[in-house]
Amino acid sequence: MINKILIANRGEIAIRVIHSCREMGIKSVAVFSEADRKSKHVRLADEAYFIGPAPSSESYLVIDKIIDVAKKSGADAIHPGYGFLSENAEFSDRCKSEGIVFIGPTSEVISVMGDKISARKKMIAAGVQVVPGTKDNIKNDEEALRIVKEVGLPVMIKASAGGGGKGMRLVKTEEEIIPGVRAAKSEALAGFGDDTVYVEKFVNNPHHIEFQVLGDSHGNVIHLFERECSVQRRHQKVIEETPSPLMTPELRAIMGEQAVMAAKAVNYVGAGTVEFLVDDDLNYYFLEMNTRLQVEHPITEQVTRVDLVRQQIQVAAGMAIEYKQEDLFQQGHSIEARIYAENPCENFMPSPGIVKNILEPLGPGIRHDGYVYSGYEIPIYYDPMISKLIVTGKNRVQAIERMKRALYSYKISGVRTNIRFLNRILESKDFASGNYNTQFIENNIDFLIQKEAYSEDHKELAIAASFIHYLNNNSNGNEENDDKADCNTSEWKSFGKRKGLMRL
Ligand code: MV4
Repeated sequence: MINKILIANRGEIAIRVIHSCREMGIKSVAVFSEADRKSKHVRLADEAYFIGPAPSSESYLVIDKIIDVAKKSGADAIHPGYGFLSENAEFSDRCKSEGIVFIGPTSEVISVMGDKISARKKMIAAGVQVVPGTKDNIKNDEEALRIVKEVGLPVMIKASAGGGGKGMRLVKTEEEIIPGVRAAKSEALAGFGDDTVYVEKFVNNPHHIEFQVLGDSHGNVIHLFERECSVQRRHQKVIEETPSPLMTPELRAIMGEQAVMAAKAVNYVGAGTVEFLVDDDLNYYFLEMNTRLQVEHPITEQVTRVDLVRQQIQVAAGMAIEYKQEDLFQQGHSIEARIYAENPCENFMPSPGIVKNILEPLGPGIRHDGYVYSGYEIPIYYDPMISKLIVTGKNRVQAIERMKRALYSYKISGVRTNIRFLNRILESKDFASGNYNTQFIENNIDFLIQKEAYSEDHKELAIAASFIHYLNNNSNGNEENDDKADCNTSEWKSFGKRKGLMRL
């Protein structure tokens, strides 16, 4: 039995876990760094413990501190969220040896999947289709030349200790092979302390499609369908949706089966994600497996109606998964947009600072997983993600309409955000048609950051913002920095100021 869970995380995901704990009658324990004294997760948990300075290397990443709090508070389990210690094999192992349930896979599974070469080997042995390429480390220049010629150009050189796009190199010509492998190796050594690299055939303009899986300790594994995650910028996901517009029922069935095979091959217990690359001809290839709950899990929850955090907790406690594969189906369409504190018009420069006002969207089909409130200062130490806006409709068209409506009524002042950039994505021809791949943002960047889109369309919003500031009576006679949310200053705002609308 699990009666009390320590959440070794912060921000929106800590809150997400607290919600399921409360619904299940489980006590929650928060931890917080110096920078998070005023964070919402601290208030929402049943108990909260200080764990040190703002840098995560001195707080959220310190295993001893987390374990200490678990013991002090009498927590019988730890939920790691995503990031931080969520895919740390040593942490999973330490929990086990301390008699604390780690809500996630064993250290063995984390290690096998964390090492990309060993993951490839496991998957090949299990009959999962991986990207054509090598199984082993490339040791020297001669080997590099021989192997790359075997696989055939173009190829990707990847760090075995990498993942998520780190330590990756595209090699197109013979001349690039040796310098490419050498550069990949030194990058991998510098980044991960391990210069092991392997070679994969380059997949042109791929889709990034991932399958959610769940395993329990009774040998059951199910999948909860796919998420289309091709809208990315520098390997950062921006918008995710499910079902994938690319998917056919046949492909879904076979990729789902492959995802289940992948999880079964390692006796997976918990929630996991199997990532695939899919090309235009619908060839699919296993890429990597993430052994954690992912940021974009809510869209799966919306269309399957399964509470993934509840399932994680239940299977960690030794219970069977509540669902049989044949009971599951995707109902409707769900889209997640990640709201970041950044300025798309200034090369996406991070924009931390105090959130003056936040007006969150409400209404049919809206879910908003966030943690920021008016007056909150977004710390510079952590991820600049403010929240996740998740909308669900009966079909893709309705989901897109709702997302546009939700973005329109979502107002944050004090920090710059990517809200209008997100709206621009939804307005683009390629996104609207569902005909896009991982090159989408790069291919459409001029359209996406076009200046005019950042002012003229939003006059009404500017008026609303002025009105909210007036209602909140928080003006101090200085120029409102709210204008900075725009790339161009709205004429309506300057009108408002001239006429004194904001300073009545
Ligand atoms: C690839 C690829 C093409 N061919 N591997 C980038 C992140 C990492 N998880 C794997 N990545 C890629 N691996 C082969 N053999 C193209 C990418 C890739 C990509 C993948 C998913 C989402 C966005 C991407 C953007 C650029 C490149």
